[in-house]
This record gives sequence, C-alpha cells and structure tokens, in this order.
Amino acid sequence: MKQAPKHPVRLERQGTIALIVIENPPVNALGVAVRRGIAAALNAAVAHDKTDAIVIAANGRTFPAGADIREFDMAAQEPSLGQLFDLIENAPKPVVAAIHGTALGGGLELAMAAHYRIASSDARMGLPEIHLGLLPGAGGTQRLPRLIGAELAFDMMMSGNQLSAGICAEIGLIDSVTSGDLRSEAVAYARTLTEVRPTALNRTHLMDGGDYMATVAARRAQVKADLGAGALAPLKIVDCVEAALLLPMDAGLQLERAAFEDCLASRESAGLRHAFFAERRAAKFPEAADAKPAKVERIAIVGGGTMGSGIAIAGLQSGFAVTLVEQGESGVNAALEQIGAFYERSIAKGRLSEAQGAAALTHLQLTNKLDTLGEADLIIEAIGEDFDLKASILAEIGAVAKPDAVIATNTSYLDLSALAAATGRPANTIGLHFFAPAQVNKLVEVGVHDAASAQAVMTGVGFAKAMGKTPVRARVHKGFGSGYIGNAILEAYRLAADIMLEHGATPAQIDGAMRSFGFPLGPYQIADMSGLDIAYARRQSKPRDPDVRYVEIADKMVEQGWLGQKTRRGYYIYAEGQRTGVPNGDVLKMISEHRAHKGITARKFSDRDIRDRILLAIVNAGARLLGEGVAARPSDIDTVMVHGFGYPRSRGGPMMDADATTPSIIASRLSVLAPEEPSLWAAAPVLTMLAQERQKFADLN
Ligand code: T1G
Repeated sequence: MKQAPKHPVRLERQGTIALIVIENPPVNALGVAVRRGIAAALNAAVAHDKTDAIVIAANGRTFPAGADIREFDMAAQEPSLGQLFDLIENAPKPVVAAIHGTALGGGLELAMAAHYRIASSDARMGLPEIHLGLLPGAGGTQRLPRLIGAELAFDMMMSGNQLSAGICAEIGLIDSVTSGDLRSEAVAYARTLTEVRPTALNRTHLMDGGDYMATVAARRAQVKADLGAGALAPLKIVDCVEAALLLPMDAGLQLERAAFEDCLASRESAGLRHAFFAERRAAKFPEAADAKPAKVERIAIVGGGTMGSGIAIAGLQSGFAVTLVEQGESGVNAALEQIGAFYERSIAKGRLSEAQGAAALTHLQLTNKLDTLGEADLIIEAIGEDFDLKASILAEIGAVAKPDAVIATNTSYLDLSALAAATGRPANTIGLHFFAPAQVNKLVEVGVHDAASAQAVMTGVGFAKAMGKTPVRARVHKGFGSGYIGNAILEAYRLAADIMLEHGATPAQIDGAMRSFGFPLGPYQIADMSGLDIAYARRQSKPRDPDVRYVEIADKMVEQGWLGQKTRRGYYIYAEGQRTGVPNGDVLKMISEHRAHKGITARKFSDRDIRDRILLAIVNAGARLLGEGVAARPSDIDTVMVHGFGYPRSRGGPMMDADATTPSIIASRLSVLAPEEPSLWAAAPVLTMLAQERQKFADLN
C-alpha cells in the first residue's frame, strides 16, 4: 500500500455545512496524516462562525476501513484515534458521518464518535479487530454497547462480521439509510440538525446496568469454554463491555486502552497481522509488471471428481459460466450429484436461498464432449494424478481450445513444464493447484514455468482473486519434496513424523502434539481423512531418492488394505459415519514388528521433541524452496501453510515463527538433528546465510 497522500483530508463548505472529505486510497485507513487532517478540518469548521453542522465523508471505494494496521509496529503519533474521536464527540456543532463501502474497525468507531450516522444502502459495517488479535481500541467497546446494547455489541465484536446498512439501522447503530446520493443526502440531513448528541450523554453517565451482568458472565464462560483461558482478545472484549456497563465512559475508555495495548503486544496479534499482510503480498506477482489478466467469463473444467466438482461449484458461486466435462454418462451423473448435493446442503443450512441455488445452476453445462471447450476463456484440467493420462487430455484440450484461451492443470506435483508442453501451447499453460474442498479452501497455488507467458500467469491470478481465493506464486519442485510449496513442505513434515513413529512415538501422540501446537488435525488424522492410497500412488509414481530415508510403515498399511476413513481403518479405527477414531491396535503392533525387523529400539519422545523436530523440518524445507526459487518469499510459504495445511494463523506461519526463534538458533538446533537425517535437517543454504548475517526471513519478503 502506497504512502498516504500529503493532504489526505479536505475541508469544503456547502453553505452553513462544513464537509470534511477523507481521500487516502485504497481504503482510507486512518493513518497519522489522515487523523491530523481531520482534526485540523474539524477545528477550522468549528471556528468558522457560519458553521451549523459538519459532515465527515470519504472519497474512493469506502469510508475508512480502520486504523492503519501498518502503524501498529511504529511509534505512536498524535493525535491518537481516541483523542481524535473525543474531539469529534465533544464538537459543539452536530457532526454527521456519511458512510459508504465498508466502515470497519476505527472507521466505524469514528462514525460512532460522530453524533449522527447516515449510510448508503449497500454500505457494510463491522468491528473485525478480533481477526487481528485486537479489540476496538478507539472507543468502540464503550460506545457500541451504549448504542445497541451489550448482547448485540458482543455479537459484533466477537464475530468481527460485517452487517448491512439495513440491519445497522434496525439495531440503532445508524440513524438512516439512503439509496440516493449519499453526500447530498448527508448535507441535507445535517441541515435539519440543531443538537449535538454525543453517544455518552455525559462522560460520567453510567449505562442502565439492567441484568447485563448475567450476559457478561455467560460470555466470559463461553469464551473460556470455546477458546480456553488463553484467548486474550475475546476475554479483553468481555472486560471492556463489563466496564461499559459498570464504569463511567472515561474510566471505561482507559480500561479499553490498556486492554488494547495488551492485545497489541501479544504474539497472537503479531501473527494475525502478519498473516493479513502476507496473504495480500502473496497476490503481488512479478508478472504484473508485464501483463494484465485477460477477461474470463466462461470456464471449463475437465474431470468432475471431488476436485473438479469443487472447482465448478467455486466458479458458479463466483458468477462464472461453467462447463464441466466428464467421461461417459455415469461420470456426468456423478459430477451432477456432487454439485447438486452441495446446493441442497447449502439451501438446507440457509446459506443460500432456493432462488440463488437455482440461478447458479443455470450457469452450469455438463457434458462428456471435449469439443465444447472451444468457447471457454480458461480451461482447467482436474483429472487424477497420472502423468500420461493428463498429458493426453491436455493435448486434446490444446487442440480444441480457442487461440487466446488459458489452459491450467490442477496437478499438485507432476512436471508442469512437461504437461504444458503437452498442450502444444506452453506459453498459455499454467498450474492452478486448488486445495480440497475447492469450493471452501481459499488457497490456490499458481504454478509458473519457464515457458509460461506473463499474461497467462496474470489471468490465473485474476481468476483466483475473482473466486475470492488467495493466489500464491509457485514453481514445481522436483526430487525430495516434489510439488509446489505446500506439498513439498508436507513431504518433509510427514518424513519427520514417520521417523519418530519408527523410533518410538505413536500416531496418536504425534497428532496430539501437533494439535496442541494449534493445528486442527495431526498428520495421521489427515492421512486417514485424505486416504492412504492417494499418497501411496504418488510414492509409487516417482523414483526413490537414495539420499532420503524411506519409512515403509504407510506402504505396509496400504498393502493391508488399511486406507483410512474410506475403509474405516487406518491409523485409527472409525465407527460407521464417524470422522474421529480410536487408535488402531493392529497398526501399533505392525510398527513394533517393523522396529524389531529393522533392529530399532523404541525411545521416548516428549510432545516438545515432536513439535520441534517437525517444525524444524518445515522451516528448513521452506528455506530450501526459497533457495531453489520454488517460493518467491517467506511470507508466501506462511500463507500456503496457514491456508492450505492448517498452520495456526495466530502464529503467522512457520517462517514468521522461525524469525521469532531467530534463524541462528534454528540453524544450531538443526545441526544437532542433521546427522540423523540430512535430507530433513541439514540446514538449507538460505538459512545458513541468514544465521551468519544475523538476518531474518522477514528481510526476504
Ligand atoms: N490498514 C492498512 N492497510 C490496509 C488496511 C488497514 N486497515 N485495510 C486494507 N489495507 C490495504 C491492504 O493491505 C491492501 O494493500 C489494500 O489496502 C487493499 O486491501 C483502533 C485497532 C477493507 C474489506 O481489519 O478487511 O481499526 O496489498 O486487498 O479485498 O479499533 O482490506 O494493495 O498493498 O484487502 O477489497 C480494522 C482490514 C483495523 C479491515 C477491503 N480494520 N481490511 O478488502 O482489498 S484495526 C480491518 C480489510 C482497527 C481500531 C483498530 C479489507 C477490506 P495492498 P484488500 P479488498
């Protein structure tokens, strides 16, 4: 995001109405220059003897979407948001906030400090600070309960959700909604106002406590039950709302300030803010300098299995015309069933209306004919991971696609350059690697290769963004850890875990250790969920690297037919219809026999050992991918691991975690483990360089 313009705030007059206009693209973030600009304009407006009322509005796509998050890591500069909002609230003239776009966080707090609020009918408002490990720290926790009551205030601050203007008017957060010209309506509204109306009628005034204390107690208990006592921001929000109920406004604001500072200083907030910028940075591709995305209206997907159908649903949900090609009638019917089931479920759960579901399906064309692909702007091949089959389908696609169409393969690890060549038009071919379930998971690895044109790559990026996805640039990595960023790191993760399995740990212990670190599931639960036969086929499809240890446990399980949830028997045993299982005793027995066969004496691993070994393997694999140009920057690796593999978002990602430990300590810890398995733990050159030069991965972003 570029530097704020020198004068991001203008004061205009329309007769006796002063108009304060903010212009700080792209989202009018309330950085120091904007705060100073508003304060100066307000003072000038108040000082002007012909001012009857003041309107605060913004140009561009939105009313301020919050404080400037980047300033949180800088020294505080005055006026703070709190000081500015006090100035607005205590203005001797009525102040109206004219809201459009997304008034979020500090932007909504600004509006709440104003005396009156008018919004355009498509405006949305929310306090998403909790998604950054923060709380509304500029009066929001004190003014919102006074405006809409404690219960609704809790809902807004705990969910961070955006509410429509209509709902905001219903709950009393805003005074009126207009579908006309907001600016002129706001000025007309201001002309009718004679009274100031500060949210806190008198700063020592206590809210009507009522039986709110039960609400507070219930919320506190719920947060602790759902998130544990360590959930800093949510518990601080409860404290602040309690203060709003019990204390005069000024005391409440002081408590809020202190609570905000505690959250801001937390590791969790640092991780969440890092993740916020990392996923936006990831979408910045160097190819953008040379080309713009081509227009994509009609997409085609070849292969209607789980991934293909998921991509089709994501396309329909994003307004694209979708052609889905499957083999034979049964294939077409199976795909239709999957897609139909998604819409039935969504309508049943109230996520979509019948009309929305029906409308989306009118844009779906299902066929078993490849020659229908001639109209598509983008064609995605999404069949099974069989190189020869993919290459022959891609050749057929290349033969029927229109000249400027972009072709993409959803392969997760096969040789992209070779597959691109198979289309006969490698320049127009890219990788688009979706993550299951494709209609839900936000991550898309955009695969680049030497022959791919900048326009084809940017068209892939533009398409991913239009689907509400987070695109990350990646090259296919060959050899140990083959695939794009995610799969390459997953292979290191799995090998680190398998080595401990072979030497004494159990699947349940390893899964437990990784869940306590913050992953939703451990590696063996994931293996059971995705099916052991998938990874087995992949291992069989490529030559073994003699320099990399090979643990045969998973192979032996597949040979036993223990494929995971699909056979209700894997590392765990599953009751009918259950997704959580109990440890599979036969696997534990098989592992002990495996150890005996290899002459391995089992040893104890603490949960900390397990976590350290796996995280060191992940970070080192990440460093290797940076060195080989598979990943463009460390924060891209963080984005992939957070969105694609459940790495706890509140930690920011493995590369941010490595910086928190420092590359030099990471390197020394690796040196202890390296002799055990160099392919995993011998420090990658990039890591050694950072350690020697006392630099951080963040310096490479
Ligand atoms: N501060 C700094 N930069 C911001 C920003 C912000 N608040 N919001 C967006 N940007 C940048 C973003 O990095 C990107 O930059 C560009 O703007 C476009 O964003 C005291 C503590 C508003 C819904 O949490 O949710 O107020 O990549 O790509 O998809 O209580 O941005 O182009 O260089 O996301 O159209 C609370 C965060 C802050 C809202 C628009 N506010 N922003 O989405 O565009 S904390 C938020 C968003 C606070 C007070 C507290 C979204 C959006 P670049 P984008 P978009």
